[in-house]
Amino acid sequence: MSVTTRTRLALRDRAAAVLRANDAGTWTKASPHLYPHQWSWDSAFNAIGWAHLDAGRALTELEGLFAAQWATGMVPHIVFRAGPDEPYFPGPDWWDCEISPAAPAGPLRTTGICQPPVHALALQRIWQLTPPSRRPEIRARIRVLYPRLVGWHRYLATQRDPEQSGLVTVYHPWEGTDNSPRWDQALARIKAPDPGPYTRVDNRQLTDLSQRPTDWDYDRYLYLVRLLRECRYDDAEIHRGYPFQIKDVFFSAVLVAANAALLDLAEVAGADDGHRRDLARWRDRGRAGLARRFDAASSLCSDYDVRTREPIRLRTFAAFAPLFARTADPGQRAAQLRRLDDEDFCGHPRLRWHLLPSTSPAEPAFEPRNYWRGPVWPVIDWLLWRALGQSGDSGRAARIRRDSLDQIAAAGEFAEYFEPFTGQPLGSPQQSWTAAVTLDWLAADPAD
Ligand code: 2M8
Repeated sequence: MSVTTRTRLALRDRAAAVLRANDAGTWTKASPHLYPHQWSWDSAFNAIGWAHLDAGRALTELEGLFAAQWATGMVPHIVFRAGPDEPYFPGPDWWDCEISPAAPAGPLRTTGICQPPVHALALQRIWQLTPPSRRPEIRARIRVLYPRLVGWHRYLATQRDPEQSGLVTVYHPWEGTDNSPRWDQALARIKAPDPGPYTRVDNRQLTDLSQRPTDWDYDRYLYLVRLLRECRYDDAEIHRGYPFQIKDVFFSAVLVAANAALLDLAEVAGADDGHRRDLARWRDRGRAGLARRFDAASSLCSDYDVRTREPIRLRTFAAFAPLFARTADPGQRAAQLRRLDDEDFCGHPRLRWHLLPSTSPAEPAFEPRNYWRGPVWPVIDWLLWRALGQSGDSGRAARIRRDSLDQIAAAGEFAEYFEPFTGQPLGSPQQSWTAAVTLDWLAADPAD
């Protein structure tokens, strides 16, 4: 056995141990201390990890999350499940989602916003990895869950896109990439951001505050929650006057990929014609919406601020949304791939590994240790790896997988994110979703 193979087997055991350590039975803590509840897109990635250990447990993860689905179809960004001895702020009382008639009935308590819909990708992966002996049971459970996922996508394609632009409107930085510079201008515009008194607990878990959002950010995050509460989390009301509404091209690209994944599962799930038609329409509309946000001069895709009607032109990972969505336009695809390889992104000479950083080192807002403002996030690179592999770009996909595994192995930790120039592990040290995508990468080519 080569050393490489031995190292990789050990990495697999350690990744599985992280998932098991964070396993609360029917759901997985996003991380042991910093994030002790069930997060939505974390859960989807975690289900992909579980699929390598136990297909039934993987499906349980998604079933538990969808038990908290709102009547609107929205899957909430957090289901609060940890006990009072595991503090997290803001908790369910701050959100007070019970003021919405669409929130799930007690005792389940959730937040009132959502995160990128990775769940269909997880469902597809679970099915691919289900051993023949378990297929009847898993298929039956997929058939029950599938319409709930269609309902979730319907919510995003309608309530979050009343303009039918193909692009999802996000309401809050917590809908995925918290302190990304993509939100800076919209947050700076918000007046009188007094959320009332509060005490952060994230900075008790992680003492190096330079890796986390600032108090300025938190004031605005919490103030926005207050405004959402005042709208009773009603989408129509939010669209009327709420100040933070952004067409998020990354979120929209994940929805395109998720619609394609559900279509791929249609036979397995016994999907009816109506569902198939809707999914295909949302997928195509999403790709067309992203194509319209593509700027030929920069070869990048930009978010769009609905309130100011202005594009948000920044060099971040989100600018590659057409690649994440597997664009059907060969010209845009070729231009994006050239850009991906250039010095602003994966070809930057100081990068430890050729992995897409959350924000380009060439961007003035870049901070190499600060959360979504520069570090490399394995889950983002997993999404890019998957999209490139499915588009037939096996060379680039293989490089992302190899560099990602090397990054994690060298760090010796399943870190939440990594410093792009040194590879230093940052954030939470036992982040479930990092362990989960590691399991998937390792299985992609076990002989390597
Ligand atoms: C981060 O966000 C939470 C709030 O949702 C936080 O900072 O407390 C983000 O990275 C988010 O995308 C992720 O789902 C969550 C849990 O890993 O942590």
